[in-house]
Amino acid sequence: MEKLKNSRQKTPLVTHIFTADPSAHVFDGKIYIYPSHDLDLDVPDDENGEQYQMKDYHVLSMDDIGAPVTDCGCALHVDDVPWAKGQMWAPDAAYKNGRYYFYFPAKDKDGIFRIGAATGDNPEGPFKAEPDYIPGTFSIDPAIFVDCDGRAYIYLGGIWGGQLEKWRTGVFDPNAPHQNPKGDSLDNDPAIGVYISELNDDMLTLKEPLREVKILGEDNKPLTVADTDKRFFEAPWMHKYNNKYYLSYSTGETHYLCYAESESPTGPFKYKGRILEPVKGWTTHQSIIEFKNKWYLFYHDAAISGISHQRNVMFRELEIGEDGTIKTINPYDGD
Ligand code: FUB
Repeated sequence: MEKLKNSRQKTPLVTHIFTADPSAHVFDGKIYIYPSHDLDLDVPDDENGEQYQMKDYHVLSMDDIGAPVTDCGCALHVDDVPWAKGQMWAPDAAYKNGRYYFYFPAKDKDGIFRIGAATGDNPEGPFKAEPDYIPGTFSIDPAIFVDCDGRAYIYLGGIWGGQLEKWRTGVFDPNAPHQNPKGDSLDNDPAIGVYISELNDDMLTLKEPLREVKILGEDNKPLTVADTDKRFFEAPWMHKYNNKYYLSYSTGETHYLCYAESESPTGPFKYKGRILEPVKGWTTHQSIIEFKNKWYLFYHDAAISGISHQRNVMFRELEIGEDGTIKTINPYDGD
């Protein structure tokens, strides 16, 4: 077990490995971070994300904000996932009924992204993968939210390399084009939204088929394909604040983290604003947690490596207004 000192919020949590897509949770009074584990590979960037060839997951933990960070070691490796071929992208974790559940996207043997689940006795793993992916799942970036009433929901999806466009008709269409504005009338079509399902009590199966939920603009109409500064691209995350449900996400190629709000965990979600201005690097991907009555944003950038698939995870405290508005953060303020 490796102990690393982290005393400043804007410094990466760890630098001995590249980490990205941090899903943070508070379990047993400690902070656990479930990131992707980026590799030092020389793969050219492309719009399908072939440069993200991750093979395993390491869980990080901190006793407190600013406390030393522990790398708890390998929690799951692709070689131990019977159905998966590779590209172990952004994971998440949940706790229910005395068990820890770990969720991850990976390409199956046919090159189609699916969502896998694994279970363990401890928050840091190791996790044992289920023999097959969660039936009915596709695309990437699972985020699990367990509400106060014990009901659990999965949020997922990512366009372009995350393959969400390929499921528009309900079956996988390998030739479906990326959702991109083209300067024509189709740019006013509704943009693809996040996909949601409640989970069964076993936390390993969907209670209902995944359902697309659009994100609405101020006019209560779905954000459009052309709304690239606001529309959903990938990285859904759910948190609850003052009884409202906050869906945060990345806008992808415009590089913002945004959020939308609802009275219900399953929407409808109305666009509210921007959480984070662009970071150095192509992607960022967030989670938001409450710890000791303060709220924190975990995210990543590629400032150290300058390489989009070699990222580092960090966090910042969030400022939230009395009306629940999240103040936009400039990631390099004060640098
Ligand atoms: O880390 C691989 C992919 O990059 C994630 O799944 C996306 O959210 C983006 O961060």
